[in-house]
Amino acid sequence: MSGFELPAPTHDLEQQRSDLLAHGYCIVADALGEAERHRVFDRLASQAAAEETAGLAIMEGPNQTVGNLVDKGQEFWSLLTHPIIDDLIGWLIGDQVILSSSLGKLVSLGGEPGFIHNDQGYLDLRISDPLVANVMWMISEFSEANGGTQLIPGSHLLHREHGDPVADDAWVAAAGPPGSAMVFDGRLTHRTGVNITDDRRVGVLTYWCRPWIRQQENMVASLRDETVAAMPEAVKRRTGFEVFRSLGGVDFSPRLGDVVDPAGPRTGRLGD
Ligand SMILES: O=C(O)CCC(=O)C(=O)O
Repeated sequence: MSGFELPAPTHDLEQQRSDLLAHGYCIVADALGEAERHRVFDRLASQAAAEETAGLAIMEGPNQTVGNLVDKGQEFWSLLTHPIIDDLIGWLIGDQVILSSSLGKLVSLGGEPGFIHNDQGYLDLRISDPLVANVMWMISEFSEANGGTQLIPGSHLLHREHGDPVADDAWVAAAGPPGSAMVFDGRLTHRTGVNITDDRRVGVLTYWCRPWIRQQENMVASLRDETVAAMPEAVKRRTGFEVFRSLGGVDFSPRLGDVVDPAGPRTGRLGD
């Protein structure tokens, strides 16, 4: 444990930033208004139930993950252009961040603790900077009792690897009222907590990376044509359709700042 006072929900951007640097996470108070939170909750709950009925649910015991949310409802898109993304995620890991993946995380009574990991633990080079960062939107309340994300404060500075052992008393549960958002550094060790209540813990992760890193969700393949066609330009930029320096162009004609159009013309095979 880091020895400082641990982060609590706050509206103060400077406090959020200093919590993020010192502890590897911060909690933004009232990040979502009630109308937006209810919109996200209703869409996610409906999608989760329908995936279960269709036999498509991704389950670990009673806990359900709903993947690829960007393709499953415009209700989730406002999370991609929320001020937090520039103020905290971009501030921490650099401009032009792109979405790596978006997941619903529904934690119910009787599950096991999640896999111990940090979000940039897949790197095969030892890089000490944060390259990715995450937002856990608390769509329901988060508490220690209902399986709030467990984390090790300060672990973003410890160069931990996947699977490194953790003492039971090192864990702290992220807690906050509905509508809070926990922003965390990609080097922070964390896992899903255990819910010992009868109420489901409902969270949405929007996971971000620098624009030259491969995304967790293969957006080009995962987003259906009608989804991309309906996306406003700002959402397309955030989802990885914007050219970054020499990367991400089409037909080898990248132009800085362009937003590529998957439905646009291609040169294709010409001549004999
Ligand atoms: O459900 C949570 O609290 C955390 C989930 C998580 O860390 C993940 O899916 O990578």
